[in-house]
Amino acid sequence: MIHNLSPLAPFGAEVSGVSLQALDDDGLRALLRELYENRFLVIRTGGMSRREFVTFALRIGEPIGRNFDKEHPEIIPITNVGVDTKAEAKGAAHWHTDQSFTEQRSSVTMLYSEQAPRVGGETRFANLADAYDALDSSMKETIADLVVEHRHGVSISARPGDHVPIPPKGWDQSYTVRHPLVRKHPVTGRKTLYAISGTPQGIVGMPLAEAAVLLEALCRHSFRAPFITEHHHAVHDLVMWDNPTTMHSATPIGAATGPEDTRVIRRISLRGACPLFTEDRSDGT
Ligand SMILES: O=C(O)CCC(=O)C(=O)O
Ligand SMILES: [Fe+2]
Repeated sequence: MIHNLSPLAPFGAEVSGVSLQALDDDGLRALLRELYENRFLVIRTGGMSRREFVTFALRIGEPIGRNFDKEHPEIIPITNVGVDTKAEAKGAAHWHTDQSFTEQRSSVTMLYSEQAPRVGGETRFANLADAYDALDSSMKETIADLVVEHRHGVSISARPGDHVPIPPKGWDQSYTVRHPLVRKHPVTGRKTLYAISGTPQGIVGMPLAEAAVLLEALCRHSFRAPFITEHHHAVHDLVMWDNPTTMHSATPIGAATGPEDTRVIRRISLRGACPLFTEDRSDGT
């Protein structure tokens, strides 16, 4: 049980007064239970070093990707300092689920704010488990066994104004993977829509135009106020989210001009099960 937890509306929770470094296994298990229940957590850490961040992350999963930072290759920097904001900083400004274009999807992603702009630079989260529950039973039946083809690039359910996703260096953009449209969460077993935008390029056995119409309808249903929470980052916040049951979208922000509008985030995205949870209720999906 995590004390000092306050729910956010309509979903998510804020946690304060918890030292991530001091959490024993029971404490971490309790924190992750809260993550799976609430879908995303904002932890007011009070500050932690990059080493402490990596140590915490490695208890939860396996970091995805390696960065040039030799000392902490697990950490990917996200910043609006000295970047071409037309392309790079806006690459995540569309609804997506991390790594849905790979077989080994991301389990948890974490963003730690080293510098936060006073205004803007929010991250929005959508609750795809609640969105699934709210579908009518005929739609649930229609989509029950559908399998979606995912590829990096602009998806067939992209929304007007979405930014073009930026592929990892050297990524083969023709590489295609398949994921069920409805998945069970690997730990809680809860059913959820999975990655309905961001990477879908088709539905197996369905004409392309029909697949686009269906996915767009699911997007219109899901990306609505009752299922969306927006987080404004503050310095030393650690935001962590459950990728299987959520989608997220960055708010575009211009290039930094000074301390007031500078955004510096350290990111670690993880895959694989946390060793503290051995149950797998995903049905292999
Ligand atoms: O910069 C953000 O707000 C979110 C970026 C993002 O999509 C991610 O870190 O996975
Ligand atoms: Fe992302």
